[in-house]
Amino acid sequence: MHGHIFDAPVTRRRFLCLSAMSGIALSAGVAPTVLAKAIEQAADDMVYSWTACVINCGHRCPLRAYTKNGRVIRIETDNTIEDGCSPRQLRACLKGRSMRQRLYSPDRLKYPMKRVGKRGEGKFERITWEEAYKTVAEKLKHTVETYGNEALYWQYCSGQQSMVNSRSAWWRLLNLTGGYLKYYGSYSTAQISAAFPMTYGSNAASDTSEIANAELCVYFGNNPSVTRGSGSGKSYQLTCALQKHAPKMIVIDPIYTDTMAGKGDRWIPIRPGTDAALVEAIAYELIRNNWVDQAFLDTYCVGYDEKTLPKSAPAKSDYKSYILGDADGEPKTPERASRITGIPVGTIVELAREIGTTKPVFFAQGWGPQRQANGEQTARAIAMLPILTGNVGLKGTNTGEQEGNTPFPVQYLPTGKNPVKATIPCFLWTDAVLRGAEMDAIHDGIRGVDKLSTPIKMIVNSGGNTLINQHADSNRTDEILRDETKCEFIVVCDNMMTPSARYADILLPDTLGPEADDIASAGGSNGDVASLLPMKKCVEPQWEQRPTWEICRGIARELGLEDAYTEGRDQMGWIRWCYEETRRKYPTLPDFDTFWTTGPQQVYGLRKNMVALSEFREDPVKNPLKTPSGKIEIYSERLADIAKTWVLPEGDVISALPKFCATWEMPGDPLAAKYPLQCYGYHGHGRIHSTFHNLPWLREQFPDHVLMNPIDAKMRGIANDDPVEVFNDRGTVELRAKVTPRIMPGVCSIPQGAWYRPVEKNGRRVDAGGNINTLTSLRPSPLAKGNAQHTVLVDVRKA
Ligand SMILES: Nc1nc2c(c(=O)[nH]1)N[C@H]1C(S)=C(S)[C@@H](COP(=O)(O)OP(=O)(O)OC[C@H]3O[C@@H](n4cnc5c(=O)[nH]c(N)nc54)[C@H](O)[C@@H]3O)O[C@H]1N2
Ligand SMILES: Nc1nc2c(c(=O)[nH]1)N[C@H]1C(S)=C(S)[C@@H](COP(=O)(O)OP(=O)(O)OC[C@H]3O[C@@H](n4cnc5c(=O)[nH]c(N)nc54)[C@H](O)[C@@H]3O)O[C@H]1N2
Ligand SMILES: [Mo]
Repeated sequence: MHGHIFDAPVTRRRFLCLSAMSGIALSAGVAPTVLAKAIEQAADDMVYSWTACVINCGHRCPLRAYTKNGRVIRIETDNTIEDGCSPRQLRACLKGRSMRQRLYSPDRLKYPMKRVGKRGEGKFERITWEEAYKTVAEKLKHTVETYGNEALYWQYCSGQQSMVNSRSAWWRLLNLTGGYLKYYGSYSTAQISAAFPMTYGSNAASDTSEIANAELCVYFGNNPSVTRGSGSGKSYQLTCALQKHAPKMIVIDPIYTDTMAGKGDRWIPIRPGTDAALVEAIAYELIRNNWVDQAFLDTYCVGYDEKTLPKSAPAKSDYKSYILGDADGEPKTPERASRITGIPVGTIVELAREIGTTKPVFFAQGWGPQRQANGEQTARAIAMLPILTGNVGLKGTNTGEQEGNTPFPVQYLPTGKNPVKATIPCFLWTDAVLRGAEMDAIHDGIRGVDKLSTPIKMIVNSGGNTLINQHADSNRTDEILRDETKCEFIVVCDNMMTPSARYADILLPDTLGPEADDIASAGGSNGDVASLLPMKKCVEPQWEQRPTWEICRGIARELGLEDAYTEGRDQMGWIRWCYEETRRKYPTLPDFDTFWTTGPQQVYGLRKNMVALSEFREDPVKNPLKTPSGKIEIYSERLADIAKTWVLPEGDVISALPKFCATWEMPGDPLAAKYPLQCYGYHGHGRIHSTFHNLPWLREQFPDHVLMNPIDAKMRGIANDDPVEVFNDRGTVELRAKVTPRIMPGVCSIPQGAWYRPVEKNGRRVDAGGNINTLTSLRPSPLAKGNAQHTVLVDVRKA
């Protein structure tokens, strides 16, 4: 796989002499304004150092930290090349550029601390690092000796994405103690990661640049202008693609998003969780009008009609029979879909005509549609559109996944081997705290073992806020975590006093960005460019913060494992080692010392084939998919088997064909009589999840609010900017209403990530922090057992 990337060109860049800043002007040819000149002059006596923003939006962006008298006084970003579409500067967004405010935030954790009040109360006392190391080491030993390594859980944490000072250091340490309970899946893509491989054998997707080769682009709940918003990311790549050739762009989303506003031609608002019903009606129209690509379906697919059904499948269990209603007596008409989705019949028919009569069509979905109780079904259903129309494996097409990534398998700090076999779905950790020893494969999706041997007794959480803020049902999770007889010990390592940090028994203060040496890489979400970013320490930690790698070394020492942990290298030694190992795979990278002084390295050309599944399209026999049949499985025997063997709660559906399934907490659920509004937490500009929430610059620019349609607001006597309560049986959130036609009636939405802050108000518990997860449910999705955090019913009232 890697052989073809050796010739990847590394963009040449100018060497910036850091001590002689006065010689450096803005890019040649740009006439500096008076202001810019003044800023440049002010920079004369300053030095800067390269560091990076490594929070998980998917990108990692280079930052230049200017220092004076031992403090960071200004942050800028990539300026090393002339900007263009390719190559392009790796420019940080406004969040990355707020690093200085983050660095000097009053919320910084300053010293190691131990809990003194009740768990969750937030009362701590300063201790020494020696005491912190000793306590964590003792608890690790105690947990492993008393309950076994399966009782030790590494919490999902996405916040620290560098290569040495990160979860790799923690995994390395925990593996040396005999391993820990692992998770699979993520809060990001649990459902689509489980679903797409059933259809396609993978989550393959075409590069954004292919949109320039399409005549129509259909986005389902995909908002790259916000979720891929850095200057080098897919959003900018999309802008570049559209400059070449702009296909008609249709955006199907309950919200008129910034992607729609800036790039779309047509917005089709849809009720959350109902995309599969829309797809079925489009399929109905495609079949009725002979717009399906029958030859493609016959050659490349299993189960479109009876002639390609596998032998094990019952009669009439093919997709065509399902859509036409031959199987269940219910044709999947536009009228039916209109009732479910809220989209007018005429719009559905028109959309089907456009999809059926245009080629090529580029279909993509974001991950909002799959973060729902029927998310696996939705993900596979959306894939049916490229499949039915033969828009797979050809120029200008995509599989229906989010736009694809560039593979860049760089060398992270080696983590060693984890001997623990048991693996849980990442969303089910609260269940594993409560009833671990009862959890098994067919009820809970446990992998690696038939049954867990123990509940979780100790949690290590570093660089994450899913202990409370980002997990579901915060009020219930709070209750679970407060019970010290269940999970007996919690370690939190972070930069900030976050809501999750309040539940720590031991709190470990980490360094941040410019305070430590490290290295970061970006492949994934930047689209066609990968990069390696130096992170050079340029200021001392202000208090007693230490880098993660160092913290884990201290704990290893207490356990008598220091030599095994360090293997004779210090932190800088490991940074150098990771870089050189990476360079062995990509020899066009410069040597380490050059990298360390010149700054970010961009690598283009790693992805040779921009079109997903093109080899399969060219020769399906020679290049089969990784499905059991080697073909696209519209009917999945694997899913049919799982449906037969797994035990599901009432109402959950797993089926061989992708089908629309009405679920709990959507229209049709009796609960809708009490809570008539669908609500979910979109990923907004103002934060990455909970990170950056505590920065005044960003809160001023992106205040928290609940988006409401004027119709819903008027019915409740709510005006724009009124304080309101959003509530259901799980909790109440207090924030302001933003009354706007940019969200469809019947739906409201809160930007996810605000910090959970429960307060007592007139004898009631109210989340004054405005966190959507006060309202979300712990009930998982059927197949992935993933977070259905976008499936929520609420009502809103004036506060
Ligand atoms: N600025 C910013 N960028 C981020 C992040 C962030 O927090 N802030 N988080 C990063 C991370 S880790 C991830 S995983 C990604 C998340 O990326 P996504 O999961 O794609 O983001 P969401 O905002 O949840 O959903 C995308 C869109 O889907 C819509 N949507 C929700 N439900 C449905 C539905 O049922 N049907 C349809 N058709 N549309 C629906 C939403 O209105 C939204 O516009 O973003 C990454 N980028
Ligand atoms: N309702 C709802 N809930 C959601 C989502 C949703 O759409 N709706 N989205 C989900 C998704 S897609 C995701 S990925 C998760 C994300 O959930 P998390 O992975 O918890 O991400 P963050 O909330 O950004 O928390 C990252 C933490 O890392 C810390 N951190 C940053 N830098 C460092 C460092 O250098 N060292 C250390 N030790 N810590 C550091 C930050 O201060 C922050 O507390 O949330 C999920 N939760
Ligand atoms: Mo995510």
